[in-house]
Amino acid sequence: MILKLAIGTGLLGAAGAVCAATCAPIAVGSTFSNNTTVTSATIVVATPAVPEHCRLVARIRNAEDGLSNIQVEYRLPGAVQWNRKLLGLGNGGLAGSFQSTAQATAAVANGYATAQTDTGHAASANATWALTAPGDVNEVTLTDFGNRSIHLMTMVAKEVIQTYYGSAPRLSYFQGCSTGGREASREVQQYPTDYDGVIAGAPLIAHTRKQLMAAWEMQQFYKDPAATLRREHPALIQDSVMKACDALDGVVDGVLDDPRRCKWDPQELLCSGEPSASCLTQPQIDAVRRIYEGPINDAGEQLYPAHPRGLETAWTNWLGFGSSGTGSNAASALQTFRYMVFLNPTYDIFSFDINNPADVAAIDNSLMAIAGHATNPDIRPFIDRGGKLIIYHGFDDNGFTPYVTIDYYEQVEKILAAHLRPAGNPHAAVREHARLFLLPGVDHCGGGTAGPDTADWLTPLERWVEEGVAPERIVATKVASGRSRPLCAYPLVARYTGSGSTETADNFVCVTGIGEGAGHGEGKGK
Ligand SMILES: [Ca+2]
Repeated sequence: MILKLAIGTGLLGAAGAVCAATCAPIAVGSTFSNNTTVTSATIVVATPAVPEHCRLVARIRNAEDGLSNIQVEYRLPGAVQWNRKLLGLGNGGLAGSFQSTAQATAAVANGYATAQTDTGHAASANATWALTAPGDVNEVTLTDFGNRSIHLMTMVAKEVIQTYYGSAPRLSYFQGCSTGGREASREVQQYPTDYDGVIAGAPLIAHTRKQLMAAWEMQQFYKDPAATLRREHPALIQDSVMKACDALDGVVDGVLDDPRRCKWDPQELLCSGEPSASCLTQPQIDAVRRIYEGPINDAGEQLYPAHPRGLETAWTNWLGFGSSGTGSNAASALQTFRYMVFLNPTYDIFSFDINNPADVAAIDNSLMAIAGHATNPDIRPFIDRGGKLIIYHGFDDNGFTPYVTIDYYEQVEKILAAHLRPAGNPHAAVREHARLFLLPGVDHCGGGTAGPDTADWLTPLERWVEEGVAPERIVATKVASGRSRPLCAYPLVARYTGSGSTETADNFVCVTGIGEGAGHGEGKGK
């Protein structure tokens, strides 16, 4: 330890002499609010990429019932390196572990103190932790997963930082995608003072309704074996979509800049002879059509928005039709239905019926919906204190349709328009506080065939919060091809200028898209 003092950064924190290379004054057994106890306090040795820093693990029991078992991890760079900011990091899927370690260490290298959590349960492959016994939901773990763990992680993070550095974080940010996007959104809506800036990627804001969609789409393709696609069909469909719609945005590049403009109908693929890999039977066509329309019950109610066209090859992962069986959507719907909604470990998702009001009510009244959904568009408390929100979503996310996010953003827009400047441009009002960026051709939190999917979201958010410069365009790249494109603040879209390479963001400008002044029904089906 003496050696560490000698070669360390030699800082003097506001609280007195504190060594950058130790976790002092925090140690195993240190306690914080909400029944929090530090269980591990270690020095992480420096690597070429990440400086030496303190890593704390703590268990939060919570101050309400004291029954939680939330594991949190805090990484604290030396006080000289610390940029006086906290970065909270979100989870994916069903959480259950520290899933953002790569992002955390990268952030430490840039001076942030970081926080992440398992959200209060171990193991992410299934949701058995959400059930104490058949018929008996686990209120503690579901409340923690739904919203409480991220909030407590954040509260305690600020106390830990105060203790370690002798001063509170100057600014706090949160970033997450998928479940992490839901966590980000719930923070904004329920705990508006936790963060100054929030990045909500592909937010799973209506977890149980999304699983309604997943179960329903399974039924379209698998209830009648005649409707099940062959392994080759997703690529055949995507090729046909591209032939019909790729050029609508002015550039033939394998990407639809706005899939809502594409009305391609699969009927043109009808087999004229025997069923084969290069055509579709009528039951298959009918199923594909329904996927583009979304789950609509017999009363005509749209229970969830549709899938976008243009990245049907992603169905292989989400929906199956190959070596992946029925796909990842069936697996995630099964976990949610069994352990969070119907509380029955033998529930079969094929028995779910969108025309049975009791089934839909079970989805909407589940504790996961109540504790975990992040669909409240009234974010006035967050924006009134200066909070900035960036939402992003792959425009061809075929696991978690982006149309949900567009609908939500437009609801926020209406509330903020009335709140801030009733007589002004409604789009301008929301854009001062919350911006949505859609990534053409991109799947869930990244991936896809050709759409640039890699972007730095945090730097533009910080410029917005700290310098008042709102992000107009954020450049994304596709690492494999080197293609770059600007992502434009919704409802603007990137349009080729007509000269220079279409592979370079410089040759695109943000122009008015179909969302500007359009009705709010565009995202829903055909
Ligand atoms: Ca195109």
